[in-house]
Amino acid sequence: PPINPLRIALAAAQGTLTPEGPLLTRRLSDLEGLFADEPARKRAADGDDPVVYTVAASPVPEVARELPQSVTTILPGAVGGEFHMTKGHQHPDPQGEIYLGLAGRGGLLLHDGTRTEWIEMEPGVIGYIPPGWAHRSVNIGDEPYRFLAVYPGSAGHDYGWVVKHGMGRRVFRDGASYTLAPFSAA
Ligand code: S6P
Ligand code: ZN
Repeated sequence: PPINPLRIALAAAQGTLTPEGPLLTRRLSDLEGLFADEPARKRAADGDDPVVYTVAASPVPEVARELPQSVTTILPGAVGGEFHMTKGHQHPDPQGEIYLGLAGRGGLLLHDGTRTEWIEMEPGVIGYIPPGWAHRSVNIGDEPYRFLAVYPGSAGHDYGWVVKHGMGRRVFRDGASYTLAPFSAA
């Protein structure tokens, strides 16, 4: 059965949801094989193993007909010049998803197996992810990049798709800005 109506407080400056669901933390040791410079990632993971991003979920469950939300915070940084990013995934049951920028500067990289799109994100910007487009988020700034995600509870998460097909581009630091490079295997 559906859950009851909920009032959820979103603290955009802290990245918290109250009441809260599970909190996920991804460190460099969780991101094997995703950055182009795998030796650099491994050195850092074997060292102080920095947090790359956290995902704070709302209490709304990931089940059919519900509409869960989460707040992702990607900390600033780069591995071999490649900006901190999420693992990236495809929704096995293709359904749309929306992101809303809350803090910092980032980008939404989308890939459907053939085409690649890049949406610059900042507070107040909605990034729309159509069904069938794998998506990865990137912090292109020097402060935390944060966004709200709202997605259908039955969409599911396929991380293997991105490992197999890549994301079309990689995002590297370029002076005070960034550059989109062709995708290369790790
Ligand atoms: C869920 C939505 C986000 C991501 C989060 C972490 O559909 O797209 O909440 O899960 O940004 O990224 P990833 O690729 O590690 O799940
Ligand atoms: Zn998603």
